[in-house]
Amino acid sequence: MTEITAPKSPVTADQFADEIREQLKYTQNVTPEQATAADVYVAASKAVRNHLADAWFKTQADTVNGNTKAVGYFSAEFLMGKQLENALLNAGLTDQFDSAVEALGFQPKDIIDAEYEPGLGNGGLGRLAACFIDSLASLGVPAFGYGIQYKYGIFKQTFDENGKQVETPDYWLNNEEPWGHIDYNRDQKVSFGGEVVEENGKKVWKPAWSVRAVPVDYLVPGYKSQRVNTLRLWTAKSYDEFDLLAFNRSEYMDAVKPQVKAENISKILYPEDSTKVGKELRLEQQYFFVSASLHDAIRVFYPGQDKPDLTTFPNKITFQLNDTHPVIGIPELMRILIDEYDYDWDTAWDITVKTFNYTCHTLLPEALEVWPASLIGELLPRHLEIIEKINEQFEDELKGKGVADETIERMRIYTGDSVRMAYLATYGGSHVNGVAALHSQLLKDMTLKDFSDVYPAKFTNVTNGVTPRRFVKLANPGLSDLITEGLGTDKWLSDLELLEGLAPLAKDDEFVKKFAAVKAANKHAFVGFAKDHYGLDIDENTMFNTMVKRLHEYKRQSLKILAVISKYAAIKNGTVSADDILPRTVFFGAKAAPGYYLAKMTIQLINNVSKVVNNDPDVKGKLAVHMLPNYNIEMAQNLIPATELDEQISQAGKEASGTGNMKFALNGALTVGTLDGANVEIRERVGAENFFLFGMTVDEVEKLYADGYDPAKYYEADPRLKQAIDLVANGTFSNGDRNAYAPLVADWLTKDWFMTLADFSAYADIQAEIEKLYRDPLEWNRKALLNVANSGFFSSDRSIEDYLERIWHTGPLA
Ligand code: GPV
Repeated sequence: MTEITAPKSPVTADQFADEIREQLKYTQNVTPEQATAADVYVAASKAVRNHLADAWFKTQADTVNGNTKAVGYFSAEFLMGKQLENALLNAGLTDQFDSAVEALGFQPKDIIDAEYEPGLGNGGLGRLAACFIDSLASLGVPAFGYGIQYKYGIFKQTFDENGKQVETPDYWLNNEEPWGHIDYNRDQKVSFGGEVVEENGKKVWKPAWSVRAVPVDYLVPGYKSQRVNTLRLWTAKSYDEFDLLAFNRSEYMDAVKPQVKAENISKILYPEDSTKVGKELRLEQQYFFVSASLHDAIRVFYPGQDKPDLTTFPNKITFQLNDTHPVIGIPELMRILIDEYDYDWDTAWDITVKTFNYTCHTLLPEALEVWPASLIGELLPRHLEIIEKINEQFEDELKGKGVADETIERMRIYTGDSVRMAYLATYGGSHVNGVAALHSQLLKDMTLKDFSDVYPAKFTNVTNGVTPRRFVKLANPGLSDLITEGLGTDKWLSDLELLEGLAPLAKDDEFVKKFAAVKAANKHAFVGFAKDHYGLDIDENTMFNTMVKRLHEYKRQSLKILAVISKYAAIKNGTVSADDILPRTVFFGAKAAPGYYLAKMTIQLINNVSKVVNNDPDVKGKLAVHMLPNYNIEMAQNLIPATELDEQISQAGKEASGTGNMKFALNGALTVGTLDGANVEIRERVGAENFFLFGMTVDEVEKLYADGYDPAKYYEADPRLKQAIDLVANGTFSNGDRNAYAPLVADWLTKDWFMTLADFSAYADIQAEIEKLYRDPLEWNRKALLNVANSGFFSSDRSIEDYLERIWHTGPLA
């Protein structure tokens, strides 16, 4: 074996400046004098990438030659955020970069900001994947992220003059992208359609069409670990560039059809978050990246071998299925083993089950993918046969275990009409995990109860986490410095539980005041950011109160906006005296899936409440509301550190985990929230006295559903709620148009599936407690500091350590 320590790249600022100059000249083809910030960004990124190359090769060699099982993280989304600053931090090149760039006549921040954020994910699930690959590399665990390099990421959000969401394509590759290296020589063929025939007693799949999967490799540098892993995102290319015959007939459009069809596969990220639409293209995408990745892993671990011994495959790599999106990988590995490598069914099944594990990220039934069997049969006929056979074996196994017929009926993977991917994943892998303690429990008790009864040992929990490198160090340098000062070390960045050492300092008023000063500085900085980016004038002497996440009914942005409206009405009516009003600025950030009607209407309502409130002289200086457009990682990094009060107000039992809640707690915001997802664990750790809890519990929610829920009752019972809804209904936020929000109002009063109205009173009541504490800055900040001190558990490093121990059974490279 080769030596363990990766080559270090000590470099001085002068040398680094020369490297940037060289990139400018020979790859950007501009002189340093001609260079713009965008040029320097590309040149510096390439220079950093070069610094990582040796450690990357070394990590790959050790991964293949060593005896440490690798992790393959299969995810349809990786929401990476901007790369340069993170790569500099992890590679230890930040200081050299700062000086080098200044020597070239630029401000470091302008170069960092010149990067266009890649949006290859929707929200929490995609960002979690990005945090996990950062942690894997930082812990020195050999790993591959496998996914898709979408040409268009999550849409860009703007609002029209009526406050409606407008989606525009995110053509992120319009800008030179220095991080991904397209490797045409490591391509894979992925086939679709056609039929299955028998030849010499063997099933043979004769596909109808194929696409060329070409990997684009991103380097994933670990923080101070000297390890660099690989994120391999596939892009789809056509084998037939164009059809010459058609072209000769001048049917130009027809000539490029096959190319268009092939390249469509990686063209666009589906913008639905937690609601799956069973569309053909989506299944094509899933199969495309999973098939290419499985073949790639075999190529990597058995180089040059025609007849590899794939019974050793589960010792080489373990695949984590990030939700149901990559679950078609289970029948695909079966097919590869049986059809391409001649293994018998039982051997193939044994290898497959050992290789895969599945993470479930939801409790919403509509988010569990179910594919029509007809679609799978058309697109992947051989896979449908394999799925049928897996299901037969499964039903036999259940019968053998004495499971009742009607239970088996409920559990079927293949119903004849459709294929239930979550069930396939649960049966076809070794472990199933939820993403927070409550969520994992509810999976066992409800969503996957039948499976947990039969296979209890498969079920486990891994509570989510976030990377402290991006979400504390980069996002909040002021707090990071203070933490390092308080702890006397910066080791907390790779061992976040060290933050506990800050707890005693919460008794030290001087330290608490420094902590408060950091928050004030972050607020000030955000005021500048909001002015530059959105042209807003924000009063920094107000409480910054934030709700940022995808727009979804279960997350209950409605609850927040109704409370805001109620407060607005109270100020207007003089129900509260001027002295009792605590000035607040409320920030929302949320994208709605383009086809999600009520979600989009909620955005429109927030925008129009914002217009009315912010232009009303009666509430000036007391209340302001902003719906910030295009919430993304960059905005998160700016807004979270400036936030004082964070909203995590989903209906109990609906948010699998949440990860925003962790980012806010680590950045010293207090949370108002329900007993849902990871809120439960955050509250346990930071202390009930340092968390604003309100609302129904899971059991209370269940009981109310069972008893028959009538939202109108709550509307009649609380005058604050009645008034808020009436204002929405009577046209106050729609220039007198009473129809504008009629569907939303009707939904609240007659359906209200997520019980917003039932939780309203508790939510409105707790505001007094929040405001009382806020009037005592020292006490507020003491509690906020205790949130930071006690949130070390929510590092994604800890999540990865849990995966290693409970699921993957592997560890760092030697
Ligand atoms: I399923 N999540 C998501 O972002 N997209 C999805 O398609 C599905 C789940 C989210 C959950 O909603 C969050 O509660 C969770 O924190 C996150 O996944 C990461 O686990």
